[in-house]
Amino acid sequence: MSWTNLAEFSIGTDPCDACPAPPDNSGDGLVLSNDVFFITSRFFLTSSDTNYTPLADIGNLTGPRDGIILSNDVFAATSRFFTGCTP
Ligand SMILES: [Ca+2]
Ligand SMILES: [Ca+2]
Repeated sequence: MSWTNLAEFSIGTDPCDACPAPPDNSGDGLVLSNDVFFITSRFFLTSSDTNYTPLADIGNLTGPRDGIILSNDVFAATSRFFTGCTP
């Protein structure tokens, strides 16, 4: 899978990287439960929290990040479960 370049600019990843980190934050090429946990473990964190990361705030990819980790951010990962990419 891959994000659109617009989405990658919003997330902050490299549009030239065929396998961007979110939602595959573990970097193994597949979206699995540990990648979802990466987001759920940050639930309700806001951009003012030190453990907040835009890599988990991926629910709204057509506009600016909303700055809080909520269910739509988790869904952005779970909806891509078992998807991968070819580097
Ligand atoms: Ca992964
Ligand atoms: Ca969010």
